[in-house]
Amino acid sequence: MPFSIPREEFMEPGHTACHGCGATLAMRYVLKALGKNTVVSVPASCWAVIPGAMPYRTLDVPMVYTPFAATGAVISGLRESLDIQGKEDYNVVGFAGDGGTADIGLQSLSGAMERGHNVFYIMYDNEGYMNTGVQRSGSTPFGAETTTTPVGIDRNFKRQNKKVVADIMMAQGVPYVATATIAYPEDLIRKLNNARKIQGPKFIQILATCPTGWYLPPEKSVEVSKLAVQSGVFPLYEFQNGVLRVSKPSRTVGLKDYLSIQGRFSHLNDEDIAQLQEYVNNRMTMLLEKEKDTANPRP
Ligand SMILES: Cc1ncc(C[n+]2csc(CCOP(=O)(O)OP(=O)(O)O)c2C)c(N)n1
Repeated sequence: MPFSIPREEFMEPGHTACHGCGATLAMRYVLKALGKNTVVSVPASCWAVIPGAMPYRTLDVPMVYTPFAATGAVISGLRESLDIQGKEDYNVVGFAGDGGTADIGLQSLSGAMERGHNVFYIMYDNEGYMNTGVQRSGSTPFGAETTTTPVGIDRNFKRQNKKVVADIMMAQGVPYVATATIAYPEDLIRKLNNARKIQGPKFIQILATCPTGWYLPPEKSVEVSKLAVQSGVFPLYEFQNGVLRVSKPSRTVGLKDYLSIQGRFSHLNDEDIAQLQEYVNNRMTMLLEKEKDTANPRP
């Protein structure tokens, strides 16, 4: 079926994000999909700063700031209060970074999903604590240099693999879970349209490029997001009512193509890249096996 991106905008120009900020595009597309009757809750993060200080604002929908750890709890409360007022048709959206989701906000997120509130939780994943100066998070991938994993002479880059919150949400049995990137807006908006049809919690993890923290030219923001998908580093999938569908990239590229345009990986040698490749392969195998399993559930 032909698909077009909604023309209406709920984000105005004049925000304070860095050039090429993927988190900004993520918000723009999410609001295009969900429309005017939407309330957004944002914890401490880049997005707490991007709208600008009063009286300026870049969003045309109400926005509630929350403490860093509390997004899941706040969207639960917003949902309950809107329902009591008879405003069931309002979308409630938690919009949080990877630090606020994979690390400090994980229990609050998991609780909100478990209670079954009819909310969207959007994790914009720029793979680090970017607002406070590019510190590592649980969602930072193996191999990345950050200010808390400075390479130096000890080659002290991040040694642990990425904690993928979408996979955790899938394991928890959240009714709608998806991954998306800012490079494929049609895919992201289609996923939000599917998610809207589900009464209950919805979780979407959007890979959101951060040129500042990835040491990447801003004009390559969208290109690198595509390479993340095509190299298998960030597989796109949709998990709906227990059934997983994994997108097979229409073009495949090597891991080096993705890594080599980002300064945060410039120190990696062939052995390091092989280690990352093994993780990428294993995760893809796990996802494809799960896809098969959920299509044909075992008796
Ligand atoms: C309890 C608490 N600890 C630390 C901070 C400081 N702080 C504000 S924003 C931020 C980083 C947020 O990182 P992330 O959630 O990944 O979002 P991003 O900045 O990348 O958009 C930190 C550590 C805080 N506000 N509250």
